[in-house]
Amino acid sequence: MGFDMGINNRGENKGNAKVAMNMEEFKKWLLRDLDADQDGKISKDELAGAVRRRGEWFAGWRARKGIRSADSNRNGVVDEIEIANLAEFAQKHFGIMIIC
Ligand SMILES: [Ca+2]
Ligand SMILES: [Ca+2]
Repeated sequence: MGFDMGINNRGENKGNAKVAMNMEEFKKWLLRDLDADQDGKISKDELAGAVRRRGEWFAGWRARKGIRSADSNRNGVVDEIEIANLAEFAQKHFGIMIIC
C-alpha cells in the first residue's frame, strides 16, 4: 500500500488509489462531496449516493449501517460532531486513509 502524501482535489477519487487525509481534511471532503443539500449533516441518502458513486453494491443497506454506527445522538443523520465516527466507514468504502 503506497503512502500518498498528495491529496487529489480534482473531483472524485476513482479507482483503487487510496487518498490519505487527516481528520480535518476528511471533514471538509465529506461536507463538500457528500453533503448534497449543504446542511452540514450527512443523511442516509447522501451516504448511499456516495457509496453508489464508488460502484459498490447494496449502497442503501451499507449507508444505513454506516449511519447507525456513526449516529451517536440517534437523530438519524451524521452531524458535524459525529463525522469522525464515519472515518472507519470511509476507510472501508471510500478508499480513504485517515492519518492523524
Ligand atoms: Ca446533508
Ligand atoms: Ca446524529
